[in-house]
Amino acid sequence: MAPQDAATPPVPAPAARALSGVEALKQSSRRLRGDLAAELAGPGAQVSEDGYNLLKFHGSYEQYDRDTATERKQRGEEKEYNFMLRVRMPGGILTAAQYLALDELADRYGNASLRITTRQGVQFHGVIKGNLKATAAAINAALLTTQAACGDVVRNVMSTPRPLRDARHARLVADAKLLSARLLPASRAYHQIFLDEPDTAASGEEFEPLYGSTYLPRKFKIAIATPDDNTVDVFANDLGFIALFEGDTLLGYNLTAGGGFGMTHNRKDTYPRAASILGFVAADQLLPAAEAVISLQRDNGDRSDRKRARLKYVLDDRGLDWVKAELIGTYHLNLQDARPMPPIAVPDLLGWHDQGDGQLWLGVPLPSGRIVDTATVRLRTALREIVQRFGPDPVMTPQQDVLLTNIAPAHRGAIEQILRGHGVALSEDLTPLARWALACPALPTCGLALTEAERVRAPLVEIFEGLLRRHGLIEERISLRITGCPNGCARTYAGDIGIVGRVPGAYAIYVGGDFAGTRLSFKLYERVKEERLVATLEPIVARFARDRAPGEGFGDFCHRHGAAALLAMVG
Ligand code: SRM
Ligand code: SF4
Repeated sequence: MAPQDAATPPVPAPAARALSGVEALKQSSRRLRGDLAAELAGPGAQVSEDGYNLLKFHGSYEQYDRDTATERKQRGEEKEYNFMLRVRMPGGILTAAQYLALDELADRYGNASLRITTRQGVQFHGVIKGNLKATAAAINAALLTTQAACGDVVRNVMSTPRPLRDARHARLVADAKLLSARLLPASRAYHQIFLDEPDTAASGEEFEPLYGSTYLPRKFKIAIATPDDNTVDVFANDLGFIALFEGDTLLGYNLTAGGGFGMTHNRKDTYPRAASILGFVAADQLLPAAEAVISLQRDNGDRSDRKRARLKYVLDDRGLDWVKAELIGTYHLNLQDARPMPPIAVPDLLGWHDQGDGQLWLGVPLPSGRIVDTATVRLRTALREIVQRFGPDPVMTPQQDVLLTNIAPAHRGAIEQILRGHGVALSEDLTPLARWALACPALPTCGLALTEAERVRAPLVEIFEGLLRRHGLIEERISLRITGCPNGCARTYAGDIGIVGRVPGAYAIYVGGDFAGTRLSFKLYERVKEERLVATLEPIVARFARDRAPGEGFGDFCHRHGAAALLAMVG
């Protein structure tokens, strides 16, 4: 580890406090192996607590069906344990063949659904313990991995998904792949546990040049954006690269750090934070910059309290100037002053678009990212049929949607016909509200969910649509984001309206972020019953319709007025 700066301000050094239990586990786990191989092969539907914590590093969470848990308990039965498995796929990019492989696995080992995540990943739900190894192996056979998709390491690297076939996009894709590959742990634990790689004398002793033997204090998230495409919500990430081009030439990146949305109700020292702009680094400094910021977090993040272990708290506790000085002095980062950049924007990627190479992409909206067949909408079948017949390469977006790329213009009609034939709504069938609404999985899979999110998305969108219609705002581009707890997985604290699960059936309401994702929202209400959400916001929406400044978005209007004035509008 790098030596601490003698001039460090008098902030209690995290190292002086007792380490959290997970730190000891990481240290003693023989580089993330623990007893996982034996546990996965052994009897029972669950893994041990240590196994649970180590499994995350390999892309999986043990879960149980929360819908059936109480009933089963009353009957004296065990919960229905199963596992979520997350695919790491930088920039959300898959080939057609990879998509078909994942689709097939959803039936073979999962719950017949794929879920596109807000970080451009794909999740399987409902995998039973006995099938976990086979599922991971099959994902690897498709040249994908689940390694480091979760855990205290660098997660899936996001990048602007817009598939324009130009030098800029090619560079951003290459950047995301480079970061993802180079920031994987060096440990061969994953390969030995899931892919039958033989144990060697060096197993458990691997040199982890970046992470060290205890990896990072907490999850670490990286995204790459451009000023004209912040679909990734770069300011929600621990580390962000905003790529600045002159023509096709990459000048370098404005570096952002310290974003993160997780918070714990009743703990005021935890909070969502938008990333700060650190400065500018040249185009050849992508990897060194990432390594410098990751090393700083490795050495300074709080390893005693996992609720305050993200980089954002290092920034706030130590200050931006200290962080910059450390990056330059201790971690040798060639950090320059941030460059001016155009305003940050978020483009609409749904519908048909020209890729610039004679081919088209079609952005298909996926409600909450869930690719599943229902009685009326056979979304999964439609996508499978399209990929089988026409071979488009899918790109997953941070809005939980899919872009079907590399489509010959001659196939446009047939593809639309397949989607419509299976009851799938295209983007032009949806209101802007429905197109942009996000919801996390919450119940029944997420162990942290306090309320519903994905399962109330459709009804909530519908009643919000009614509200907007009543005030002549149905064509308004408003982002509505819903989560089942305060952790912000659907980035509830950015965007126009955040609905955050508080206690069963009731939500906190956040407003005042901006559509482009550069500003956090603020809490307007602590606890509103689900059925009162729209009625609560109606007076504010009515005032917005009447008094908004030209071109002003709903979040901007709320930001301009502030909480007190908005509450007065509600009366
Ligand atoms: Fe998340 C934990 C789902 C993006 C902040 N998140 C979880 C877990 C694993 C629950 C758990 O720890 O037991 C959820 C699994 C539920 C399930 O059934 O699948 C979960 N998070 C998700 C996904 C699937 C939501 C989605 O709708 O797509 C996203 C997966 C992304 C991926 O592919 O890697 C997802 N999570 C996010 C984001 C958004 C982002 O990164 O852009 C955030 C806010 C940004 C941030 O990290 O601060 C986010 N998730 C959290 C947190 C809060 C972390 C913190 O600093 O306190 C937790 C809780 C934790 O880590 O302890 C969490
Ligand atoms: Fe679970 Fe909360 Fe994340 Fe939703 S926001 S997936 S409820 S941790």
